[in-house]
Amino acid sequence: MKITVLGCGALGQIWLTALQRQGHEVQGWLRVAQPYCSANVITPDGVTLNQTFIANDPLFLSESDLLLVTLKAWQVSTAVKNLEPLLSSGCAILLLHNGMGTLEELGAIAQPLLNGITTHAARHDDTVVVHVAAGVTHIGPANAEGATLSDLAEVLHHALPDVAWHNHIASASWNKLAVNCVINPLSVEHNCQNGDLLVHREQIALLCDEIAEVMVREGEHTSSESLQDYAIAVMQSTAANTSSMLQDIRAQRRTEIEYITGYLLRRARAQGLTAPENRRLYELVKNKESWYERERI
Ligand code: KPL
Repeated sequence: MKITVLGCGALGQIWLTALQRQGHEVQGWLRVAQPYCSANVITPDGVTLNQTFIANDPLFLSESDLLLVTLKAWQVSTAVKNLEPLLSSGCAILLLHNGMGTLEELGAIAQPLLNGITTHAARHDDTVVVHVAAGVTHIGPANAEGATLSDLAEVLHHALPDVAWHNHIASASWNKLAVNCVINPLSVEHNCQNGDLLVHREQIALLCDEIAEVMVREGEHTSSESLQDYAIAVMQSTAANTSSMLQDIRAQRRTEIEYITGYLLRRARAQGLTAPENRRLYELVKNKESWYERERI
């Protein structure tokens, strides 16, 4: 396949190297146009991959079968809307990011649109991307045109296992959102790695009570207990990880809070709920963000 990877951060570099290893033709696409981009990845089994890829070639883009979007949630809709006119009508667009709300921002898209969530864990160490732990990528259709593309899961699975197809990807997205609503802002509040959050059981329960109430009103089958079990399992399996939100706060970058807790609060409001503990954490993260934005001026 011919594949353009939009966004060459940690996840983008992991996909670029994995897809090329599998024999696909790949290019990177960067916000600031460059003819080349490089990937410097240490795989979970300790292999160092150092490769250069072509980048920002509009002809390659127009011939691509897949646009794999690995940007942060808040970058997605603007970037995809800018590239959409350059894509062929059959080019599938796959969004892989934390949080929800980008589909609403994008609105109707002519191309097949797919949404995905991933549990691959990676971090930047200087100029190197350390692919800390292999995970699972769940993908599924986000519009009618995307519904026939289940074979894509098989193709991607060969490059970077595991990849699973879901006809109803929204349920997987909501469950991942719930985990991110618990772990990400809590890790900022306590300034700690994911595993250190296991002691805050009362806070976890309070957050999950509110999240489950919103999810049930949104038509999802869930309970506070099952969300707590899921969040605790992820804290255990990613115990040594620093959450992406805490990494962003420490590096004074914009976080994905608007697409994680912010999305939950928007749905809560639409359902007549207030979710006060989630709101408190949302404001805590927003305050930290605005503090360093003010410092920059
Ligand atoms: O997705 C994550 C993130 O850090 O954004 C979790 C699941 C919390 C793992 O760190």
